[in-house]
Formats: sequence, structure tokens, C-alpha cells
Amino acid sequence: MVLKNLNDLKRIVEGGPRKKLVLAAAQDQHSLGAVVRAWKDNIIEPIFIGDKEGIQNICVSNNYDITGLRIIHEPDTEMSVEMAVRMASSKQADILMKGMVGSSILLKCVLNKEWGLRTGNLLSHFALFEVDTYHKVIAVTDVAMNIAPNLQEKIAIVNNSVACLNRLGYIMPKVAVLGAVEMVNENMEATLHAALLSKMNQRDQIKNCIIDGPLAFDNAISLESAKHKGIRSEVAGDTDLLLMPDIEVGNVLYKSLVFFAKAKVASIILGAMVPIVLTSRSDSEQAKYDSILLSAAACK
Ligand code: COD
Repeated sequence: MVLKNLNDLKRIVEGGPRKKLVLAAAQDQHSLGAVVRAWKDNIIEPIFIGDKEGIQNICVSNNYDITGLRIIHEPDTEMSVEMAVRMASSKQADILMKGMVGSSILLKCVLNKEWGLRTGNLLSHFALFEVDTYHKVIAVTDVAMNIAPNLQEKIAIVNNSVACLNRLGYIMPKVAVLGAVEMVNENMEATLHAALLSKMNQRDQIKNCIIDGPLAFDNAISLESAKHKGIRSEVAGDTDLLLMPDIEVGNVLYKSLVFFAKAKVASIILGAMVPIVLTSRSDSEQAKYDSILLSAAACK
């Protein structure tokens, strides 16, 4: 099964047990709006940590009825993140979500060696896009956490994403490892990584997916373009997951899809003890809601 659009995430999580979600630095309008909506849809049971008066004021002015929900007053941003992370690490929460706080502050707390959410795995960012010009949802990794992953890190990033796609119902997701070109060029490290990842997949060193690369972006998403170049590939034109060479390429693609192509997006951090909703503060309420659905679907 593949996702045709982000609404399909709701079908996956609906009817399941509610997940406990802790929202750190909760005094953020879009985050509160998304969380309240997911609560009303019976998908999550939220706990808010942050400036209580700020949270209540936002809820009153936006008609969010949070009667009966737990609010923990902690006006200091870093303390509220630490408290939320500790809740997740002690299994009092199934999902961690970022509110009005910078990504790097939250990530540093998540990576804290004593009380963070490390598992020994690499943590990586995973995004799902619904774009009108593609025939299904497309996943993209890593556009926000790992800056310049080496080969070992790319293997971990693929494994995190494939495990998540498997949980979403994909049996053998098709993974395109992107480069600027589809030929191996020793001066372009991304193409060397891509060739190695493809071979490792053929030899079953990376399982539960079909990897091909290097593929340039056009060949990854357009069969016509791949045919035009004479590329024979099971993945070309039907990619489920795009593996980015580095954070700059990934982040520019992410923003291009959202701002130019008006794509819908859901994104989370994988590889920690719990899924982490780490949308940017400027993301829409819809993107935050869809990310909550994705995090609930990604819970083990
Ligand atoms: N997974 C697991 N452990 C990690 C990871 C990871 N992805 N990254 C770092 N660690 C561990 C290291 O092994 C080390 O033990 C410790 O964490 C600190 O490592 P540093 O010094 O490399 O990491 P930091 O604390 O300086 O930075 C970690 C960040 C995730 C904050 C950093 O990689 C970063 O800034 N990433 C980009 C975030 C960003 O700006 N995104 C922009 C788009 S939203």
C-alpha cells in the first residue's frame, strides 16, 4: 500500500489507541491549534508544558476548548523542553512536539546524554510531501538534522526512513539516492555514496527496500525523463523516498516544494525513543496537524 495523499495518514491512525503527546513551550498558536484538533479527532491525549497564562490566552482568543487537559506551568523555555524530554524518556509520553522554541535547543535536549532520548541509533529527519504533480506521497530525508552525512550515516538515515515507511504500510519502498547526475563521478561524493548504497541493497546489507542511485532529481520522479536518458531502473519515476546528499540540498528542496509547488508536508524526527514533531515555527497549522498524524502512525 502507498499513500496517495496526507489524508491517508488519518486512516492509518484512526481507531487506534490515543497516543500521549507532550508539547514543549506550548504557547504557540499553530501548535496548540493542531494539537487540539488531533485531540478532538481522538488521535492523541495532549499534555502542555509552558507559560500557562500564554497558553490559556491563545486558547481563549482562538476558541480552543482545552477543558480538562493538563497544563504544566514552566515559563522558562529550556526548562519546559527538558521537562518534556524527561517525560518522553520515562515513558509518560509517546510523542514529543516542539512549540515556541528553536529546533537546535530542542535537539540538544533530545541528545542530552543523561536524560535525553538517545537509543544508540542516529536520529534523522523524515518528511512526507503531497505534491499535485506527483502520483503519490513522496518521502524526503534528511532535510533538517544531519548536516553532511557520511556513508554510514546515510545507511542509518535510510534504515530509519524505511522502518517508518514499513510501519506506514509500504512493504518494499523504492529509494532514490540523489546526485547531480546519474553516472558515478569520483569527484562527486554523493554519486559514490549512491552507488555503494545501491550495491549494498542488492547484496541485502540494507533490507526491506529497493535502492537505486545515483539518480538526478528528474530521473527519480519522472519515468519519461529516465527513459529519455536510457536509464533502466525499478525506482526511476516511481520513487517513494528521496535520499538527499546533504542538508543544504534537502532544505532547499523542502522549501521549494512548500513555497513554489504549494506542497503539503508532514515531518518528524526518527531514531529517538519516541517520534518527535519538529516542524518549523513558521509552518502552517495543517502541516503541524499532519505531522502529529505521522508521529502517531510512526509510534511502535
Ligand atoms: N543522531 C544521534 N546522535 C547525534 C546526532 C544524530 N543525528 N547528531 C549529534 N549527535 C550526538 C553526537 O554523537 C554527540 O555525542 C552529541 O550528539 C553532540 O554532537 P555535536 O556536537 O555534533 O552536535 P551539536 O549538539 O553541536 O548539534 C546537533 C545538532 C542536531 C543540533 C546539529 O547537528 C545541527 O545543528 N543540525 C542542523 C539543525 C538545523 O539547523 N536545521 C535547520 C533546518 S530546520
